[in-house]
Amino acid sequence: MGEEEILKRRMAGQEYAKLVAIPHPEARRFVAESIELCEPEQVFICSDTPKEIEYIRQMALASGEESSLLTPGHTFHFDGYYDQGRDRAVTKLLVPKGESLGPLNQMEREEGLKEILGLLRGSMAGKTMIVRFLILGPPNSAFTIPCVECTDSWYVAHSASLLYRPGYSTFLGLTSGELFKTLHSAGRLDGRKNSVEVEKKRIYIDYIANTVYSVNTQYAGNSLGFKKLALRLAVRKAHKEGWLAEHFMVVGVRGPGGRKTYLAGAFPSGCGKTSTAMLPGETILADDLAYVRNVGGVARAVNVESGIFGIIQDVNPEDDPIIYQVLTSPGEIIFSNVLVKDGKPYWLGMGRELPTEGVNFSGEWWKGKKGPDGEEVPPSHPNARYAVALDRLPNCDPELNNPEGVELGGIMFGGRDYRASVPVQEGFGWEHGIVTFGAGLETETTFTITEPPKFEINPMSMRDFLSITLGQYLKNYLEFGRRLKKVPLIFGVNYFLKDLQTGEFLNSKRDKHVWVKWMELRVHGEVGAIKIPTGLIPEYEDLEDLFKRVLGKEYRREDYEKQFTLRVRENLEKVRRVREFWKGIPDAPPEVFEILNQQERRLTDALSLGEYISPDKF
Ligand code: SPV
Ligand code: MN
Repeated sequence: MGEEEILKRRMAGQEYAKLVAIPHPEARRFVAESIELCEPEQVFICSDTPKEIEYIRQMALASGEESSLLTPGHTFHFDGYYDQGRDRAVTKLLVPKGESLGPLNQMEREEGLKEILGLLRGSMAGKTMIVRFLILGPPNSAFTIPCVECTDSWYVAHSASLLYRPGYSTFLGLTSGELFKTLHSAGRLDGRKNSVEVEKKRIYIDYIANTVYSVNTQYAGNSLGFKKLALRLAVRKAHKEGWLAEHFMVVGVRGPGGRKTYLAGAFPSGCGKTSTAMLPGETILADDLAYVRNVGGVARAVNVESGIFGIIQDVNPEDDPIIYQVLTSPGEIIFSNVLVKDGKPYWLGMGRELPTEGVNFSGEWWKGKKGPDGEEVPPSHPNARYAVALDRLPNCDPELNNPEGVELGGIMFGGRDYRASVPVQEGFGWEHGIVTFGAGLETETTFTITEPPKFEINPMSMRDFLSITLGQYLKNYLEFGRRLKKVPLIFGVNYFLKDLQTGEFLNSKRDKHVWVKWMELRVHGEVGAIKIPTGLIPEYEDLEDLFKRVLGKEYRREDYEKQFTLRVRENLEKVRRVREFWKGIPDAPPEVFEILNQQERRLTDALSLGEYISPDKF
């Protein structure tokens, strides 16, 4: 059957009119093919009018996928018990026969397509397919990527309203050009509106056709295609065109004389990225994803998204005052996988006592309840989240929609490293920083994925999101910096350093604000630094001053000593682990080994000063 016929037969007249107004043939074809495959009872085309946006919100409630909370605009949603995070095992790249992406999770394309299209066939029977046209990056810009999402979940469509920029009007002017497409079905649902066939959960990325398929899942990181799924598509595009698509937050940091300096940061999920982006008194441009391009020799960044899908655990008035305020004020927010009691949301670490019963991702919940896997169910899931539009934040950066993006003064990399790295240091240059802090990013994994925690190397915090080989990815990164006229400084941060004896964290959560202010001053060459074998570290007096000014806190020399003592043994072990990891990557660029070997040599030489060397020995 021809495309036009399918559309006419399956769609109400006004929906058909909205779709055929879009001149881009591939966009229409994708919708037609998705309809033919999934056989929805109805199709709803969202052309981004306020009425339609409100309709989606209402339908998320009417369908039972969301429910209202007492505070106006607040709703909550639960994902299934086994659907509480990104699922690495079933998320695969579809790779043409005979090709390989090294250790990335992949399968043969034809076979994968057959499987996932089979699972999607007829999956929307009796349901409505919602079609959203969106854009990634600001409109009318070199960064803009147009996207189409077809989903049978009103919750997913509603989340798109909060997290992405509307794109229907952009599409009206598009006749050709690259598109990203996602097709999602939650599949068969139970009485709680949760996907039932968890063993048939599949998330496949067909980069050959720029299409992402997702089925039998609802967790937004698996279902809302434009988060990490389309990131894989963007990584390939960026690699082809010589720019960067990254797991970055971007924060605007105020410096002396009212200036603002933008810093990007890559952290694995659950390692402090969002709270770095939201430091009080600074402005937030992006919390999770950024595209970075070379514009006239300068690295300029945009937020791919326009909202935050943030971890709610530990958001409390003291550590994250801004977002706490937003989360407790009227306005549109979707809470997911929190504890709900008497119309109010609760989460772990919110700074007050939680009820001992309520409703959560396991159903009716009471303290001590065991889940279907025999594990005790926490009141709220550690990966419980909130979705909110960025412009709801009082400190949303005014450049959010600047088509030129913002200039990056620096880029930081940080993971959950209990043992080795000092809290903040600067690389000796682009390549040293990218290799030792970025390519060598080591972390303990967190609750944001559906696996028990373990230590792993997570280059640039992109391990889960690559779609080209690691070697190609790193080579593109290194070359990007070499082509710049003005090169951002590269920093390594570690919010998780512990005292080796007591096992206690050596920093408080708010200390990161001082590190960020120090970086700002370094970008402008206004503070000195001490050279140690792993990088350039702050001088005590500068931190003492910053702790006082930024946090109103006294910073003792003994704290500085503990935090910035070089742990030679731990750093040697780290450098060797990182080298082993990259040795396993067949196309690793040779610079990686040169730089790591030099670092090892500097550390070995430093052993003459001892295994633990205080900063004033350098
Ligand atoms: C992350 O886990 O890194 C997130 C949430 O930002 S999501 O990727 O959407 O699962
Ligand atoms: Mn993320």
